[in-house]
Amino acid sequence: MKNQVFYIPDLGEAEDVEVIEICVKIGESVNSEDPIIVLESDKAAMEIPSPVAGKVLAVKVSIGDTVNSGTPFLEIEADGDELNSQPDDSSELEPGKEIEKVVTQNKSKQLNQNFSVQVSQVNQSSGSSIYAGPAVRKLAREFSIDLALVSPSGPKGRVLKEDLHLFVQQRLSGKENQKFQFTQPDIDYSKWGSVEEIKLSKSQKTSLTNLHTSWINIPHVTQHDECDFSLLMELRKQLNKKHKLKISPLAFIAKVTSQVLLEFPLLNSSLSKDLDHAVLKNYVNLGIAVDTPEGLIVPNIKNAQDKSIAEISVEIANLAQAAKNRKLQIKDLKGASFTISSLGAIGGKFFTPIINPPEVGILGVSKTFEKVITGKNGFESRSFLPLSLSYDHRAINGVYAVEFTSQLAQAIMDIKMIEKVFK
Ligand code: CAO
Repeated sequence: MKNQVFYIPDLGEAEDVEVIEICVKIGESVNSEDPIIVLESDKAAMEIPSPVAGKVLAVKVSIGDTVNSGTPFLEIEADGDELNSQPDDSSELEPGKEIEKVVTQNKSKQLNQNFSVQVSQVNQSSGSSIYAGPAVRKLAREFSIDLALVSPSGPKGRVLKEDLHLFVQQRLSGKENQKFQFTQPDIDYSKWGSVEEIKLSKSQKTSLTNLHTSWINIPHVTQHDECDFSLLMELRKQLNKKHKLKISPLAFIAKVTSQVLLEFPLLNSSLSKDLDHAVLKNYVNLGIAVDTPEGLIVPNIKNAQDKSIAEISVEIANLAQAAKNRKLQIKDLKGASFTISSLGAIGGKFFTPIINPPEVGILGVSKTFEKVITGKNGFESRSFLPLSLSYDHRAINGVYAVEFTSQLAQAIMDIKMIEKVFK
C-alpha cells in the first residue's frame, strides 16, 4: 500500500476552473474511476475521478477554489499493488515529471487515459448548458430524469438535488405545468416612461392558464383553407326573409361542421389520460368562443348534430348573451367535444386558434372576402370564407385534417342539404 498524490489532468483549454463539488469524505474507500471532485468551466461540469482504488487520505482542494491542469487534488492510500508499476520515488508525483513517467509506463499510461476519457465523457454528456454534480446526475440516471427538463436553482444555473426532488414532486402531483404562470420577467417598465396597470379578471387569468397549458402541451398544427360561401350567403338571405329571422352565417357554419364531424369522428374525440386510446364521442357538443369584457368564454351547444340551424342560431345568441352577462351555468361550459372560434363579424383573414383541451380540434372562421375567379361565364366575383383548423397532431394527422376541411368546404356549398336542416 502506498500513499499517492494525484494532480488535475489535462483540462484542454480550460483554465482557472472552479471546484464546485467534493464527492468523497476523508477515510472513505473509493474505486478506480469514482468521482472525487467536480469542476465547472464556462462550458461544462467535469468529474475528476480517482485513477486508482484506495482510501482517501486528503482532498487537497476546497469548494470555490480555482484549479488548473497539474494542481494536486487528491492524496490516496492505494489498495494492493495498484501502483506497483509506478517508480518508488513517485509517491509525490510532480505534474511535469509524472506526465513523462506515465507515458513510459503502460499501467500508469492506462490510468491517465482513463482519467482524461472520463473527463471528456462528462463534458459531452453534460451538454453545453446543463450544470450538475455527479450525485445529481446519478440520481437523475436512477430515475431516468432528463436533466434538461429540470429547472436549476443553483448558482450559475446548476441543477441541485432539491431541484430534482421538486421536479419529481411536481410530476407526481401533475403541477409541473403550472409554473408557466410565473415565467414573465420581473421588469420595472416605468424606467422607460409612464405606465398604467390593469388588473386581470379571474376569467382572464383562467383563460391565460388554460391557453398556455394547451399551447405548451398540445402539438398544434393549423390547416388553412377557404371555401366559396356565395351560395350559402344567398340562401341565408332568402331563408331569413322567408322565415322573418336574422340568422348569422355562424349558425350555418356550426350546423354544417356538426354534420361533417360525424364523418370525421377523430376530430370529435379526446385522447385518454394515459394516451392509450382516443375516446370517440357519438354526440357533437359544439363549443362557441365568445368574446366578453371579462375575457374569452366557451359555452357549448349540446347535441348540435340533432338541432336545426334556426335552433343553433337561438342557442348561440342565448349562450353569447349569458356569457356576456356572466349568467352561464356550469353545464353550459362542460362537455364540449369540438369548438368553433369565429372572428367573422370582425375581420382578419386566417388565424391560429388554440385548442380547448381535452378536445383535439378547433375551427377558426374569419370574415368572408371577395375574390375574382374564372367561372362558367367568365370572370366572376365570389365570397370566400377563410377556415383555419387547428388540430392536436398526436391525435390527428395532416391528411385527415385536410380531408376534413375539404369535406367541410364541399358541405358548405351543398345548399340543398343545408336548406333541409334549416328549421
Ligand atoms: N363573414 C362575414 N360576415 C360575418 C361572418 C363571416 N364569417 N360572420 C358573421 N358575420 C356578420 C353577420 O352577418 C353580422 O352582420 P349583419 O348584421 O350585417 O348580418 C355580423 O357579422 C355580426 O354577426 P352576429 O352578431 O350574428 O355574430 P356572430 O354569430 O358571427 O358571432 C359570437 C357571435 C358570439 C361568436 C361573437 O360575438 C364573438 O364573440 N366572436 C369572438 C370570438 C372570439 O373572440 N374568438 C377568439 C379568437 S382567438 O382568441
